[in-house]
Amino acid sequence: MKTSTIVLLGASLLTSNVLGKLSYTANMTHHGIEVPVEFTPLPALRSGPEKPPHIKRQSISNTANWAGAIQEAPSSGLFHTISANWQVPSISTPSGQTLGTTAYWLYEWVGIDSSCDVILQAGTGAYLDSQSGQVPLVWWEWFPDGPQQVNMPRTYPKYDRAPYSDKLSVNLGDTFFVNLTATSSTTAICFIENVSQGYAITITVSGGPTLCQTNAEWVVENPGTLDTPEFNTVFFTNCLATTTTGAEQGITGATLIYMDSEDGEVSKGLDISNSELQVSY
Ligand SMILES: *[C@@H]1O[C@H](CO)[C@@H](O)[C@H](O)[C@H]1NC(C)=O
Ligand SMILES: *[C@@H]1O[C@H](CO)[C@@H](O)[C@H](O)[C@H]1NC(C)=O
Ligand SMILES: *[C@H]1O[C@H](CO)[C@@H](O)[C@H](O)[C@H]1NC(C)=O
Repeated sequence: MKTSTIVLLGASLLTSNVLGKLSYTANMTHHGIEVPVEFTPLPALRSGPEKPPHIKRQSISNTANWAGAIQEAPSSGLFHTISANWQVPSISTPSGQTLGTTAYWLYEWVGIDSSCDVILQAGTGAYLDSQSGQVPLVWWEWFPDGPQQVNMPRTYPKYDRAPYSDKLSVNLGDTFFVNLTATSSTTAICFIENVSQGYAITITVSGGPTLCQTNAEWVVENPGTLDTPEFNTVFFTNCLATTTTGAEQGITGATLIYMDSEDGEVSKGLDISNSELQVSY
């Protein structure tokens, strides 16, 4: 069943200067059986991601809200796919701070581009506040369009027992595989799989903001307005970006990014091998 389609603008597009409007179709399977899926916009917590410095930066760069690694140029052609596995980390209140009603947030994701102010990205995350506790989630985004949380409708009874989310079942520690494919500069396929739970989501997107396909990154991000929560170390494994000419690039040669939180804590991206990136608080 196809669900959650945002309808493309009609023929008026052709006569206006509107370049396009993001539209997508999606399907989800659970152990190969098709199940319903729907999307809920996530709050845009900041006006946009702080751009990682991409001009004349050194091999290790510091940002306020990203930690991880960026391949800043394809070895040939343009970036075509990016993928990795990781486990959803548990987050906790930064030391010395008190949990309140405003949430701490953390995202883990892979993405294509960032230096041209457009990012195709998808991943996992969690927020933590005094009312909800810790809520893990799955999302995708074609920035500057806003993030969309992936949900199973409540009417799908089998999943109402999910322990953390009242919709899509996401557990801390679950292993995910995410694979993004830029099928052109404005079309993409986002594939998100909960390897642990056996569900897989395929989102086919068109009319996206035009990608330049020159960066590929593996990132832990604080998308929120508060300090970065403490988090269990994230190991991105099977890190792979491919290019339109078939070249493969992993972590080797990427710019490693450190995140400096306002509270003075630093989260670091460390390259363990060409296919493995560790991001620790
Ligand atoms: C889900 O969508 C993908 C991409 O369009 C397609 O390859 C796949 O067959 C679809 N799966 C189902 C169960 O329809
Ligand atoms: C990612 O998806 C693309 C398009 O479906 C596919 O060609 C590629 O093999 C996938 N990569 C991995 C690592 O699964
Ligand atoms: C993925 O699926 C496994 C097995 O059903 C489940 O235990 C786990 O919580 C799921 N993880 C995520 C992140 O969805």
